[in-house]
Amino acid sequence: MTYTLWGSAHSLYSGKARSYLIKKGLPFRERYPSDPEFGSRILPAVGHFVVPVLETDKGEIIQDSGDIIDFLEQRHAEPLLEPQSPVQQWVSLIFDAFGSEYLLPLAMHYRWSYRSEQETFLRAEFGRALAAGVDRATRREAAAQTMTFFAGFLPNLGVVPEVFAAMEDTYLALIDALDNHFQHHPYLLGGRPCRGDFGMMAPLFAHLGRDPVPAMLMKTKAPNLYRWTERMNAAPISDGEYPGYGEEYCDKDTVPESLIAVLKIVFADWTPGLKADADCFNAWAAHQQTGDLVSKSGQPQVHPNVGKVEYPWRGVTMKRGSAPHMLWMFARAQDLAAHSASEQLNGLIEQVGGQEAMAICLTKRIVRSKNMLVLD
Ligand SMILES: N[C@@H](CCC(=O)N[C@@H](CS)C(=O)NCC(=O)O)C(=O)O
Repeated sequence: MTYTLWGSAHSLYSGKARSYLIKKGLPFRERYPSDPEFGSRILPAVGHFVVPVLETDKGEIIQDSGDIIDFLEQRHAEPLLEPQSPVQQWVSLIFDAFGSEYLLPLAMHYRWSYRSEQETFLRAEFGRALAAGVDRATRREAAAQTMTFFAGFLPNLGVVPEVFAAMEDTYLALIDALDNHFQHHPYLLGGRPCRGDFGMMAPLFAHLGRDPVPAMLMKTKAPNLYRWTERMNAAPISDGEYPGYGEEYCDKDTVPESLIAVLKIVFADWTPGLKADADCFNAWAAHQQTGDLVSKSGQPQVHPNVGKVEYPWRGVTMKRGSAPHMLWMFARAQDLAAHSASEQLNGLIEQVGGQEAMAICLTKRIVRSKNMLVLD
């Protein structure tokens, strides 16, 4: 059986799904949206333009990088890519949500705020995803319109010049802590990747680890993190850099000390925005019914929005569109913590400053149906 991953090299969420497929050892081919069959078969099945999409050889079609991982995990137990104990499962879900959602504005910032320094690269990348079989000048031209569409996402993501310095400072602190971690450990939780590693690959590969400006930054400031992005796209689980490390998650449901330092940064940076998102969602949901689409406009959106949020953050005021998809992912870690009676997990949440975020309460549950978020 060979899977098809509809995606592209420069796409954030394709990087998450691709790395998972590689580490799972599943045979797959990758096809681009420039392929005419994407428009004729995949687009109508999903309902709107979005990648990544997984297609099975029986014609099943799955969208959302997280749903792709869930679907494949149910079908293929080996190799194990999900830790089996509560602390590590929680850490894995936290990094999945943090990487896939919280770091999106940073990834987009380094791609689009530095556009002029990397224009030719981006034109080639967007061009190869959009226009097959044309000459170079035509392809570069075809890329420009779509690039302007994506660059236009910045204000809604809160990325405006007044917050650039605060965003970049926090990013440098985060990648420094990750660099120290990967000096000692091949993956977040030890000798084997977990869902959290794949979530972190979303922003840290295609944008932050591959676009010329942020890749230079990562290579020069956090080379061990850069090396992890390479490791995550290589089939073997173990890496000769860590002789004798083995291919297991850390012992006794523990978390490496160096990752605790990263988790403290995660919660310090993330909590104010999560709370603002939850307040915005609860205010919107108060007037909605079961089955309603999670979207203020009532229209399907790849990144749904239920209003604007504004909150103080790192000495600036952050203003952006709300991110209910982030709340939906975060709720998975909350559910796990709520159902686990692990004192070790409670201790870790306290140690990393996670209590405030974990106490966030949504008045209505969000579920996913037909490639969209809806109210339960
Ligand atoms: N939650 C989705 C997000 C997918 C997504 O944002 N894909 C981008 C490319 S990396 C896209 O196709 N965006 C189209 C759009 O936003 O209109 C996932 O995890 O797959």
